[in-house]
Amino acid sequence: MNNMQKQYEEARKQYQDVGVDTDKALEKLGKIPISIHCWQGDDVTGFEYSDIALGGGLLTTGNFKGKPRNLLQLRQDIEKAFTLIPGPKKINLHPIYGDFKGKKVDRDQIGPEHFESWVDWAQKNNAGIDFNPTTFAHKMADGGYTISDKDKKIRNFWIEHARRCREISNYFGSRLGKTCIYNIWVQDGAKDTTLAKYEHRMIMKEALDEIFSEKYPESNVLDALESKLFGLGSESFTVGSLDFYLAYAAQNGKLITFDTGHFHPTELVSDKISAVLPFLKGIMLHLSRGIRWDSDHVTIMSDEVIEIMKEIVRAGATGRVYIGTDFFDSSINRIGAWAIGARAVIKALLVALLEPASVIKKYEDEGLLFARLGMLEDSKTMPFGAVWNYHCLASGVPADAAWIGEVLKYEAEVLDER
Ligand code: RNT
Ligand code: ZN
Repeated sequence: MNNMQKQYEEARKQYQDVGVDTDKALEKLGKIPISIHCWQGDDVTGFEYSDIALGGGLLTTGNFKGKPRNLLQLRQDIEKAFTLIPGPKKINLHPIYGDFKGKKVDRDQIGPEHFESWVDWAQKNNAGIDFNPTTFAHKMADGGYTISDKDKKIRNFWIEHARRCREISNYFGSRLGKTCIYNIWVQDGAKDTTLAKYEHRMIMKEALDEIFSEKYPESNVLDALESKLFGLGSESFTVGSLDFYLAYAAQNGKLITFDTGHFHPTELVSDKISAVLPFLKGIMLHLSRGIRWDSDHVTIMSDEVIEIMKEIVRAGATGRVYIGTDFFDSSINRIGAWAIGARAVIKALLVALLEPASVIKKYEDEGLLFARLGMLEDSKTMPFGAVWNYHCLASGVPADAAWIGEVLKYEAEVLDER
C-alpha cells in the first residue's frame, strides 16, 4: 500500500465513525460530469473570420504567453487540462469555436456541419458537449440589444442564430448520446435609464418562444436561460434579469442558469438552489468568482462554492443541477487556470458528498441545534484531502501539488514554443 492509500484508509475509518461511506461518495462523484467552458483557453476570442473586439460587457485582462492560435492548439490545451481534472467531463462550446476552415460563415449561417470535428474530438476524449449562442463581438450587436431589439431585422438575425445553435445542440446530443445543455445568455440591455423596459421584455419573451418553437427530444437538448444583474455598458437595464428568466423558465419548462458572478456581491446562489428546484426542470451552474463585480476570476474552493454543492446534495438534486465553470483569466497560465477552477469545483462537490448528513440531520430533527452547528463545524476538519488525493490517483490524475509541475512542463514544452 502506498502512502496515499494508507492515508485514505485512515480517512475512510474516520468518516465511517460519523456515518459516511467514502467509497460510496467517490462512486457518486465519479458519475457526475463537470462542464468545462472552452473559452478560458483563448480569452473568449474564438476562431471566426471577424476580429471585432469582445464587447457585450465581457472583458478579459492579461496577455499570458502561448494563447492558442487555432482550433488544434486550443484542443491540445483542453486535452492537457483534462488530464489534470478527474472524472467525467463535458466541454462547453460557443459558435465562435466552430470549425469554419478559414471561410466566412456569419452567425445566421452556422450549422451542425461546422461542429462535426468537435463531435469527433468529444468522442475521442469521452466528453459531452454543452452549447450557447454567441451574440457578442458582432456588428449586429452594436446597439446593445440582440433578440430583444426593436428593429426586426436585427432581432431576426439573432433569433435565427439562436435557433441554429439549438439545432446544433440537438446534433451534439444525438451524436454523443449525452444531453447537451443549450444555455442562452444575451447581453441585451442599456447603459442608462430606459423607458421601454416592458417593450423589450415583451419582445424578448416572443423571441424566446420562437427560438424554442422546434421540438427536440429532451434527451438530446435541455434549454437553459442565464440571468445577469448588469454588464459593462448595461448598468441601468438588463432585459434578461433573474426575475424575467425565472418566470419564463417556470412557465415553459426550462432550466435557469445561475452564474455566481451575476448577482449582488452579498447575494448567495447557494440559497437559490432549494428555492427554485420545486418549480423548475433543473439548474445549470456557471461557477465563476466575481471580485467586486462580475470579474470572472478563476473559481476557487470558497465557502460559497462548497455551500452550493452541499445544497445540491442535500436536496438530492445531483441529477438535475448541471455543474459547469465560467471564468476567463488571461493573466496567468490558461491551462493552470482551468485546472484550478475545475479541481476546486470537484473538491467542493466531494466535500458535500462527504458531509456527515445523517448525523447532522438527526440533530436537527431532534432540535439539538448546538449539536447541529457543532457537527457542521467539526466536519470542516475531517480528512477530506486524503479522500480527494486518492480519488485523483484512482482517476489517473495527479494529486494536489503534483499537478502544478505538469502545467509548468507543458508551459515550457508547448506554450513557450508557440
Ligand atoms: C456572460 C455570461 C456568459 C459568458 C459566456 C462566454 O456574463 O456569464 O455565460 O461568460 O457565454
Ligand atoms: Zn456565465
